[in-house]
Amino acid sequence: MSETAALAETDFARLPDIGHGVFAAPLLRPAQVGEDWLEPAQRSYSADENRVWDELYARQMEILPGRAASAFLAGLEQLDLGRGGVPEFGRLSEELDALTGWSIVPVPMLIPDHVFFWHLANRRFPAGNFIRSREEFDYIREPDVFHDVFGHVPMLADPVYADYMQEYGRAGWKAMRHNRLKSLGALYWYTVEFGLIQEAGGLRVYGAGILSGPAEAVYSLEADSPNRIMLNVDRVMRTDYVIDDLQPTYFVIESFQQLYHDTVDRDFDRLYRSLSPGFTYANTAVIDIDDVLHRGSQEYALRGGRGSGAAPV
Ligand code: HBI
Ligand code: FE
Repeated sequence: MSETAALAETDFARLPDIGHGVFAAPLLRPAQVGEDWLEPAQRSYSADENRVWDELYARQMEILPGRAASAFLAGLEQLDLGRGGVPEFGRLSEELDALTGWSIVPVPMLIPDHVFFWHLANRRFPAGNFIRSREEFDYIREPDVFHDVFGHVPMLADPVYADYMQEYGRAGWKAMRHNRLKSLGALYWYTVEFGLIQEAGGLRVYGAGILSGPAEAVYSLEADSPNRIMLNVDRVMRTDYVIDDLQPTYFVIESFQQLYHDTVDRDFDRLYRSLSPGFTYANTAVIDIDDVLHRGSQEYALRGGRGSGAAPV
């Protein structure tokens, strides 16, 4: 291990080198951003772009009460994200800073993993600067400002969740050095993006990938197709995931405290040494050790999923 890499694990103040032999996606950095990938300023949005935000917001609010986690709905309200138009990151950061010490920083697009983790480790959430067009109203591949701000930011108003995200960023360094980013990526995917939580009133959604789109909030909670399994971090990090369709399996947490402790109290060095590269379990799998809430029919996936016109049942 190089000296820089050893330092990187405790010193999160500056962006360290990623070191030899670590795979980094070859992203082309736009001219206006530096090593930290931060835009000099948030964009300004046209009247029509602000209307796109308002319409997306209104549509989600038809679906989310009674389905979104109470922490998410509380965060939306505390940060007043429905006041109209794309939120201004400066004001949002001030309000969030007062609640949990997080800020929102503008980035042009997907940024490299090590830079993304570095920002999280410093309680900065990188948010896409652009907003989707009307042609992509229902589904986009790259995270835009609606996904990032509407989906992710309300959860960062929850103190325990806010700590989990920072720990996740710190854990990213270790995963990179062990070349197990894919495994840690699966944990992010099945919690931060597609997680469900067991509340007193029933199952609720806290994953940003579900909360920022129209179909999956209903499907993830109510459809017969997907498995719903209690979260086991060790198992989840061995599980493959699909990035461009409704999930075949969701993992359910009991509380954000549980998620935080399951992650922070874990010996990742030991785990990474025991993980084989790639994934052990298919994303549809139900295995012996699973605490299963619902065993899915997988009908949606079996009929061909997105593109086949299969109904999300
Ligand atoms: N960049 N803008 C942006 N947003 C992300 O969510 C993101 C990223 N780069 C890397 C990354 N996520 C992954 O490392 C995580 O999804 C695991
Ligand atoms: Fe996201």
